[in-house]
Amino acid sequence: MKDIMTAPFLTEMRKTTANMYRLGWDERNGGNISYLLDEAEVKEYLDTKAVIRRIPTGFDAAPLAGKYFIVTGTGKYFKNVYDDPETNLGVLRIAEDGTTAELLWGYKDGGRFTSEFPAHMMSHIARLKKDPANRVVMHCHPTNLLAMNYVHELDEAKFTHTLWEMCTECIVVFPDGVGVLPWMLCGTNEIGVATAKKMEEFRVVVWALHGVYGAGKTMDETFGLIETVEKAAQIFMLTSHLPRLNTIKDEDMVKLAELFKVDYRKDFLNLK
Ligand code: 2HA
Ligand code: ZN
Repeated sequence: MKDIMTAPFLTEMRKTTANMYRLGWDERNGGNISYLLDEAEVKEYLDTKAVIRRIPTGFDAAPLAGKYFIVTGTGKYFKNVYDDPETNLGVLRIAEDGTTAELLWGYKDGGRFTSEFPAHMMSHIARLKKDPANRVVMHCHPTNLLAMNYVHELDEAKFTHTLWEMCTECIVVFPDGVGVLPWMLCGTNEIGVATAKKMEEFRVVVWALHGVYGAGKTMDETFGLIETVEKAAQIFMLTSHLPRLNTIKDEDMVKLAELFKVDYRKDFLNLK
């Protein structure tokens, strides 16, 4: 059995949480990540028959039965993951009944997975239906995107359109746009159901006045998605109080989408 501290998936979790913390997206215990792992890879590092603890999921995760995830812990700080992954992360398998998570490694202090576990697992279920290669769900509190929530209409077509106008790459990176949920109580199954419903349509879902969810095939892709949305929100926050002299026009966005052959939300253009 290889040392789990050398597992690429663990290294990715450690480096990504450290990056996100340094970017100011994950203050205190803010944010959470869940990463769907390949069973054969997990077996290189862990005895998958040795269940440490069984933790109730609190909802029906049966579509994910038998699947393995590495997930950030509840109440844990992204700041601390790099130095102490075994306390701040857990590797688990969704049990056959879908209502229990079988802990195989981590949460060393008796902890458990993130309070946003329902939103994560329900989002995985929704994204896997759209794209069987989806593996990562990431939640965080990016500063400028959050600021933008206070001063921009929360209509998802208008919100997406504004972001697309802020950086040339935006329509190429998130052609499916940005879904927006109204403020809701976090940590509940209800916000999980609502997030997963949006994830049927979008890979980025804003939780109004709270933060964002992103989904993708790899850690890099998911991180890059949120990074691009946050960059666009930063340009908006740097310019929205100033006279606007120039902008990327809708016709230019169409040219970009055609050049890069992305299937974009045509109904989110020509809004004026
Ligand atoms: O886990 O970000 O949404 C802390 C949060 C809750
Ligand atoms: Zn949050």
